[in-house]
Amino acid sequence: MILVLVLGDQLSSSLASLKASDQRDAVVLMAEVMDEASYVRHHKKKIGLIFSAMRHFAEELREAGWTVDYIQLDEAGNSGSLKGEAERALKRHDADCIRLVEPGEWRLNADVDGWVEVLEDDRFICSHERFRRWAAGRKSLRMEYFYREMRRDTGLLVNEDGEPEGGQWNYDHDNRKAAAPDLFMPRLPAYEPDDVTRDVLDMVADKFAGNFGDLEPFGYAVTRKDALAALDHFIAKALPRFGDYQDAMLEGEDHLYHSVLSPYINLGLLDPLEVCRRAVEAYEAGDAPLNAVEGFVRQIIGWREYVRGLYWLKMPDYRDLNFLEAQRPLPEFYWTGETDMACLKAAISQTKRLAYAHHIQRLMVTGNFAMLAGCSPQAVHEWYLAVYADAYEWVELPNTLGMSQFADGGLMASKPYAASGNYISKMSDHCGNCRYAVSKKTGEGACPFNALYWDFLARNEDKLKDNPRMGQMYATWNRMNGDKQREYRDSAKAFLDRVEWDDGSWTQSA
Ligand code: FAD
Ligand code: DLZ
Repeated sequence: MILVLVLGDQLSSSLASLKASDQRDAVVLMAEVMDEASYVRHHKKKIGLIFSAMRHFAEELREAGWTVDYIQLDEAGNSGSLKGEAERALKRHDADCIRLVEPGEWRLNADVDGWVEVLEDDRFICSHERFRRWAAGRKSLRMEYFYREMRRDTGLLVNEDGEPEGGQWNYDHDNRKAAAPDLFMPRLPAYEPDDVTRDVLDMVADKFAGNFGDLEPFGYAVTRKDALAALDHFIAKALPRFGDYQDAMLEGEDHLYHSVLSPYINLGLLDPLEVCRRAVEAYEAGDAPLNAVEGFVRQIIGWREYVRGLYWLKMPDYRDLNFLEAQRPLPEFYWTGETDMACLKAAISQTKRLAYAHHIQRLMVTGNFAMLAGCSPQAVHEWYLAVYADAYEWVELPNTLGMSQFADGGLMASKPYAASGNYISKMSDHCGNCRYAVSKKTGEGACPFNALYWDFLARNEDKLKDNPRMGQMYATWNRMNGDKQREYRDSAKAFLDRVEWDDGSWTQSA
């Protein structure tokens, strides 16, 4: 008898461990355990989504003929750890070995080393070996070059000679439009919780009451069927304008033309290649333009595969990097949403409601502010890992530490994603609703991003001044007279002195 351990983010019927096993001599083990539910204080919706999707997937496996041993979180005797549950199940089923697809996170992978048969996760397009080969001997590991290889490997949007559809690899220059409030926005479908989901939500409300985020209303898809419906909706309603408004932000619009498919892809309910193929089919049918489809495909076979490759190449040291030596805790308002800065309030309160914010909100609002304020990249990492429904360390950590906080010193990003209020004003309508004036640079009532931006540059001049992409900004800074420079720095200090910093009460384990 073989025990096939299926983890909470491995909910794919094509999983390598299921393909390698025979239903007649295998028992599938799935377990809700406190260790996984509490290694950070996950958003309540994230726990609800994962547990409900796990329970539905277990039922689908049973219907397909598998024997499934499913352990619920509050079941008597639950040991609280995956290892503990595997050991108990080995005895229960008199099994000789445990088979497992490699866990996505380094921490868990280190934990299973030596006592289980581990199979490679073939739900990714780029294997570990393929990524190592690509990275070997390169001075710079830029995503763009990796992405071109993935286009050729998958055949997506390339012709028979391996050349890109339309003649260019990347159409981002068409993709930076600021959204206007009168645009028609597609409404994201919500999926009514069934009895299984209701049971899970009741348990989450009871056991994780102190965690961040609103549990209700809960509208995430928890089955492959509903995740496919969410994909259909995106392809038909949002993909055509995905590219144009990818970087835009609007008050009251939580998703714009983004797909909100990451929770389902990362859980295994949707396969990344099937999602990309659907987008390319829409292009071929004339239903979506090339700039939208190329941009979307790049996020998945480019960024998603690239961050995973980098994570496994650089862990475990990557997690502790802090190139800019930033040490502050997070502001308390990251957990409450209570701030007068309209852009931060919108991004954080939406995160609290939905366990979702789109990429530009994560990168240019919450990420940008935390970096400018000098917050510790590890504190920032813990926040992102906790608050988003799609957050697993393999994808979250490189995005946070590398892309958003420049903590890896430029391995991932060629320069810090630092921006003043001007950027937010250009890409959003938040500034019109803000108590701070984006046009005011310093002093009372000035947008805090403005002084923080120059203070960040000044503070990190030794580390950043030789970066060729920062030259122009340092030239501007150094052309300012001493009084002007002092004004910016004093204004930043006065603002930071007023911020209430997190004292750790939100991050302590439940
Ligand atoms: P869309 O904009 O519709 O993009 C389509 C798909 O492309 C996404 O569903 C996702 O699968 C993929 N994708 C897009 N950008 C990235 C990226 N940079 N890295 C990896 N995949 C990408 N993404 C996660 O899946 N989990 C995380 O924990 C996560 N943490 C992040 C933390 C920070 C600080 C930043 C800046 C980005 C993070 N991202 C993370 C990447 C990105 O923001 C999300 O994938 C995206 O916002 C998910 O929303 P969506 O499905 O509507 O994406
Ligand atoms: C995220 C998560 C949570 C909250 N709970 C469980 C769980 O109880 N049981 C389980 O098997 N997996 C869970 N997961 C997903 C794991 O944390 C995930 O498999 C690892 O982080 C590797 O990506």
